[in-house]
Amino acid sequence: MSRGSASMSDDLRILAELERKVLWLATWTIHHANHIRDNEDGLKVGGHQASSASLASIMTALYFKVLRPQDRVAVKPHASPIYHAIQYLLGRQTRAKLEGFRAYKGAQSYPSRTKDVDDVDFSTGSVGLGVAQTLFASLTQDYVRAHGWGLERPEGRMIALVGDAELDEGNIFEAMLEGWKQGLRNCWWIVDYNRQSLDAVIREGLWARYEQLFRNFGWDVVILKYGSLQRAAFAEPGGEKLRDWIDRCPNPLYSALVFQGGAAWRRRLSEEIGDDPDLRALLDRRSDAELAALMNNLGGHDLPTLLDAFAQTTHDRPVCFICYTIKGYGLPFAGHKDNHAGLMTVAQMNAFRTAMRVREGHEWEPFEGLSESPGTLQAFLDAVPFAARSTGRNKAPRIDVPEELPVPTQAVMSTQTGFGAILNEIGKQSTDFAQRLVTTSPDVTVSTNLGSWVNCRGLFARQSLADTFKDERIPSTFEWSFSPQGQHIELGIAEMNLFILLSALGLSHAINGERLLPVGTLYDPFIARGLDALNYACYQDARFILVATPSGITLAPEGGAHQSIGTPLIGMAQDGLAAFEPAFVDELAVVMAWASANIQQDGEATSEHSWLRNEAGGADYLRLTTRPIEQIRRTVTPELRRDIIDGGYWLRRPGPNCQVVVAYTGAVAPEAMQAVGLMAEDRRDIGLLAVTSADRLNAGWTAAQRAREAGRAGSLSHIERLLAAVPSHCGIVTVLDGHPATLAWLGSVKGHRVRSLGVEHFGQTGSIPDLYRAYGIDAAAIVAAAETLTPGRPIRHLRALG
Ligand SMILES: Cc1ncc(C[n+]2csc(CCOP(=O)(O)OP(=O)(O)O)c2C)c(N)n1
Ligand SMILES: [Mg+2]
Repeated sequence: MSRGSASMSDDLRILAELERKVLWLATWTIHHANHIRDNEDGLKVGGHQASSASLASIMTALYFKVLRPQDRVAVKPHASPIYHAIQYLLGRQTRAKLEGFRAYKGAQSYPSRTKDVDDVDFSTGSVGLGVAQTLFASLTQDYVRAHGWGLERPEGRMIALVGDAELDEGNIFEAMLEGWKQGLRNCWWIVDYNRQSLDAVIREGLWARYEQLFRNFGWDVVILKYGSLQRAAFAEPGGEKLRDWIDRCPNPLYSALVFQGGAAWRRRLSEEIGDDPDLRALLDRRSDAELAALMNNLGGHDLPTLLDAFAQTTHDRPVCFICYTIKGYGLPFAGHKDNHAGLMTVAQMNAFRTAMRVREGHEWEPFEGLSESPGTLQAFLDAVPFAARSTGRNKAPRIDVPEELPVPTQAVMSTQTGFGAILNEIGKQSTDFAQRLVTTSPDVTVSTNLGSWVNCRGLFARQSLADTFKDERIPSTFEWSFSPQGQHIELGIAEMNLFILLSALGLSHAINGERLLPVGTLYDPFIARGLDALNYACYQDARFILVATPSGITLAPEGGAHQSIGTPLIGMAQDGLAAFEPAFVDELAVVMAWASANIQQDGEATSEHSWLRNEAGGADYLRLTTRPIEQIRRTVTPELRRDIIDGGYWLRRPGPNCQVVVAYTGAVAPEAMQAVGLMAEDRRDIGLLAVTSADRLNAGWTAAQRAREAGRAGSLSHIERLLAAVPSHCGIVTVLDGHPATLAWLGSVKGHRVRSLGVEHFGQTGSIPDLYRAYGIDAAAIVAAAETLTPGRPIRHLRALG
């Protein structure tokens, strides 16, 4: 059948069939997982059937008609079964994965870019994040195109399917505000307005608040309240009264009547407005089933209404569609306030199977029980615009990164200054590498030292905007002019937005087929503010470099409230993120070069090093400081470079009779050096271990142990090699400006006794010496720890230090 000649009514008939099928498959998938598949742990998990059914019509309209291959969708987490069912019908998902829904390596409970095989555009699950991601994905698309890249591809729409309760998440509104500032386009948010959340029925009239809000931020708002059956009924005599009643009906009552069905509707409507003869006749013309169908026929379940609304939206301004829906639509618990975790019983499922005309044993057959011939249905599916999307992800070539980045030479400097200076040097070059870098910061561009880079490369905006201060000839250190060529995206303060933007920029290679090298800066403590978004960025395998500065108590007089303690542990624990805390600027340059390549890696993780994801790549986190320290004059040899990346090296190699090793990370390097110097007279052969990445040292160690347990006896990690020559009686004092647990595990590698110094409390302001003394990470504390840990004569300098 040629699609060109098919009429709209043919399409509608087929789409209605597919909608039934999608609902069936999704419902069956969940039922299968809970009632049929061997479920060893006996856990039955709801939270999908009702939520999915709510979106069945909207997603049918989108995927089988409206979406084009270049469009990208963030699907409401609990609609994952509907998504997988649709992909199954399109031949992009396997029956085995559906049968394994929620099982190990089966289709995921929430759509996952990395774990699902059916080309999920954005991972969702933590409500609110996927929604905002579409907004930032659209900004990213604009950024890429404004730089003249990927213009041969059509522009895509970034679409979010949003639960109404999902709109309670504040990050959505933070994103909207940013979208307004940045001139958002090509973004649709389709709200599944079923007026139910997880626990209950939501407040009355929220649609009106949303409408106002979206309009305030420059969005078009389209409200789809009534379906075509309802609109036809409103045109009948008495119909106006019916509409008026619907409009006044409180959410909980409407839901309750949906649940109870046709007879209950008739009773209620007769009681309340049945004295009108026209309305009574309108009701009498319908059977109970027809009346229920009429009252369930909300805009979000009416294909003609949905298709029409989507087809009429041809402009590129952002649009919010508020679609009235029924949670559990088409299922026995439709509308029931407790239905979020509802699971159909076996008896209910059998009745549903009969209604869907599905024979037992034929549940997974794509066209079972449908009226149209399989040939017609298959031809329709083959011709669906979205089906033209290629099955592989877009790929983008790697950008060459110089192995060595310029190291600014100042005798005394901080890693934060070094970071700004290195970027500034890169910014002066006209390499591909420099062109593809994009920086962003939530209102801390200047205070994280991105200023000179921004002076060099400019701020990004789709429309140019000059720097008024410059035009007025007012002297200023920073030029603040915007243009489509700019390479810095300035964000408002919301850190969530930073991470979601980094996630979007960091997926550009896969989504836009154009690689970006994103670098985001913020103050280290505020990682916690956006942590869930950072976690999701990593979960989707977005690639970016996060530069967090200043960090720890070392920011000293800047204020106790800004101290970060736990971030080194976040760096260790966060999957998909390699964390570094260099002490010296030459180390930083090594890490930045490596990280710029690491964010572009996409190989298979195979070797012993694979726990470090070197081949597979990932995102990177650099914890920096504002503390200027004396730099070491040295040449960075290839061996040293490798050690810095693997996580550590001997700054002073321990001798054969070594009694103490001091292992330090980051800003406390001078204290560690000083302590070693002071102890040298009284403890022999002291070693000084520079730990540039506790994360990678630890990950390598874990990987080596797993490898040995798996029979690869020769596997050895970097830290095991480093500590191999340290005698067993030797004690290790670890120290960093962060939680002491970060390095405390070093003692388990070879069984050395360890005393871990670090920061466990925060909030006190002071000078660096004051604070280091107060929290016990100064040279005196290191020496005292070493003395207690290792037998021998008293360390003479300790008294002087104290
Ligand atoms: C950040 C976060 N908090 C809590 C949850 C648990 N949760 C899952 S769905 C849901 C409410 C869903 O309501 P709504 O968005 O209206 O979707 P519906 O199921 O009605 O379609 C909640 C609280 C979550 N997934 N993510
Ligand atoms: Mg809801």
